[in-house]
Amino acid sequence: MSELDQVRDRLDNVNLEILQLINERAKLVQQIGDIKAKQSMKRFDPVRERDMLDQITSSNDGPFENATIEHIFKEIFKASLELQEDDHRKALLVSRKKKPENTIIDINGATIGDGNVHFVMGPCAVEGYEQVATVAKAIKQHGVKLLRGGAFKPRTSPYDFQGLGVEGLEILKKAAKEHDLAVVSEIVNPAHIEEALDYLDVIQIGARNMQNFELLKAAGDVDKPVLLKRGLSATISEFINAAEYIISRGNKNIILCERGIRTYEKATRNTLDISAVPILKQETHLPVMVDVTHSTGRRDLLLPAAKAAIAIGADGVMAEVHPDPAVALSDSAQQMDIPTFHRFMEEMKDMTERMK
Ligand SMILES: [Mn+2]
Repeated sequence: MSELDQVRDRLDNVNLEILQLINERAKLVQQIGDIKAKQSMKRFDPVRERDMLDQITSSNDGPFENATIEHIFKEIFKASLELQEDDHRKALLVSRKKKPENTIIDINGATIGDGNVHFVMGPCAVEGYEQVATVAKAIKQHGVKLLRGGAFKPRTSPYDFQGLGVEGLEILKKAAKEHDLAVVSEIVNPAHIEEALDYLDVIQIGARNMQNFELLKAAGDVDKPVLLKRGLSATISEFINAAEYIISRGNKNIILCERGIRTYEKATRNTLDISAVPILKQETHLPVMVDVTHSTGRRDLLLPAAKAAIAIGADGVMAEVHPDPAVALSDSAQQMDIPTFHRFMEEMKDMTERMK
């Protein structure tokens, strides 16, 4: 054997020894994690990490510099910590690892998550009874079972129309009852949830409140389905954790709704993150819907975006419909008028028929 081969042979052995040792180390870290979990101690201990690094570098005889050694060991520490985080994710109640089968939510006979396409339609904001009743009648004609409408509107500017409040909920309930529809409406204040239960079939938590943890907890405490929208700058992981807040309090009936995220692109109001749909379907057992109105902000994109949502596996589509969008108090650029809505539904029906 040549000298080079001999040295390479020793190097191969050292590699295997390092491999064995870092895995042995990982097992010890897991053991420590288990002990800490029993004593409800935090897993990450920066003081302990600093002590370990100091001990290691003080024994360092080179040829590696201390900085290099610190860098290598920090990577090993981080990997061990991430190993424990993977265990943690396995335990999320919304995860498919925890519950492999789809969650199906029955709302007024619409079984969301059952593999069929469902629609949530209605005006952006409740402006009056006539307006809501006109939309309710139109959506009923297409077999849509869920009527949306904003009574409490969290607007970007405090000077924009803030909604009719409880009066808006009363109007929604009346119009929904007349057409046998279920009501989906946003609640922005944890203190309003109890009162809203009399009017709503689904509590909507809007994008701007996705990380309003007190609101999430309050929605988790009641027995009413929740439609949770993704925050405008929320990662998928943050979105999933927001849903976990709700389920951790006992409420298992959660619908996730992708509604576009903020990017540098200006051609649309937000950027519809269409790949979020299959990711959420893989990672969680919850139904996933797509709000085509707020993600695109463009009437001409509602239909193609809705088709894309269904093609990629969404359980439903949410869109805004207004009898006269030009005079709407909010989102006038992207709501559909009634004839446009009829065409939209015809096209969607064609698509879902062809998919069968
Ligand atoms: Mn709107």
